[in-house]
Amino acid sequence: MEKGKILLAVTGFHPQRWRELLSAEREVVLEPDGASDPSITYAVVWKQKPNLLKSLPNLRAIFSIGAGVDHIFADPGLPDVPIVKVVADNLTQYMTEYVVWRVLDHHRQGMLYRAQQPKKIWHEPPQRPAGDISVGIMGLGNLGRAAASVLLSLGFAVNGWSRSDKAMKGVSTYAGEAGLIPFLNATDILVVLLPLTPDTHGIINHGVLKELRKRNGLGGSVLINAGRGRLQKDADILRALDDGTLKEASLDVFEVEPLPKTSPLWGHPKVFVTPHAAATSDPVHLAPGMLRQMDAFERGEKLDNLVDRKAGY
Ligand code: NDP
Ligand code: OXD
Repeated sequence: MEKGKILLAVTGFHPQRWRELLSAEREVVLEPDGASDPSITYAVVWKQKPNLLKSLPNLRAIFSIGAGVDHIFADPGLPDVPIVKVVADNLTQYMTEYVVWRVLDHHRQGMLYRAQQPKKIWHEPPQRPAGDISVGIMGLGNLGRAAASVLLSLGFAVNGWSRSDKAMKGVSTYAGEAGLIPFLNATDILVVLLPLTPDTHGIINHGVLKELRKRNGLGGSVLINAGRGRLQKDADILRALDDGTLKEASLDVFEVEPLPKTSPLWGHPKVFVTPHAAATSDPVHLAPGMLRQMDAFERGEKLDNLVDRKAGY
């Protein structure tokens, strides 16, 4: 079979490096060119323009540039072809680093020391063993499980919440709606690594944050969200920080991105902001895997890391 052509349709960053790497093996057309081109069989996308993909009469598969695929489902005219998401060691490693970095910073009172330093305050708060802190990972998927295993190795107690029952050695697991409150009640630091779907939209709200365990060595509960911004209600997080429901938060994702300059989250003393940078999709590491999958697909093999269209992730 002839090697299918790729449409590269990305919004929000430069496609140049992706184009160079993908075109080493296949012809690549950069959007806005290519609409309706019958020789295009694959689309490699990040936030593609609505209804663009349905104009391609011979599209056979869509490859997401990210692990999350909510940006693809936002298209009202999404054609019914397989969607492949990113599952890659390099991305998983980045996310694990981010989660461990933020958990350790909250655990070791980074915010307090950063506030003390400009005032030249020499004060050591009590130190607690990691084992006294339970980190609850919401979304025990590829990224959540990898972060969980490193947190376990550091001695933290780890809980995990997922849609279906999941077993992981050393992790207390909870599933579904029935498992949510028990999971939150047993969690000091909540790490959100969920996909954005109709079921998870707005799940991080004041009511949920109120269920987190507060009587712990940290002096309050902590939120870390590296999943998606629209999982959370920014206003509820601010309220929770201000009324003591939350002690601190590390946020990589926001309801609106880039985070508007007017957002009070930027200047909040208990919030650590990163610009959706927890785990970057590096084309050098990801493009070869996409090309391999296209070759395998054309040999009649199955695609890996397929999105479950009904579940939305
Ligand atoms: P996976 O699909 O491997 O895992 C998703 C996890 O979430 C699974 O455990 C799944 O449950 C669980 N889940 C989904 N829906 C629900 C629900 N309604 N209730 C409870 N649990 C649910 O995804 P990844 O781990 O690869 O990625 C997770 C997300 O991280 C991505 O979707 C993306 O949004 C975000 N991300 C953010 C990045 C950043 O830079 N900030 C970078 C990369 C990803 P089950 O196991 O039962 O299926
Ligand atoms: C992703 C992301 O989903 O970068 O991979 O957010």
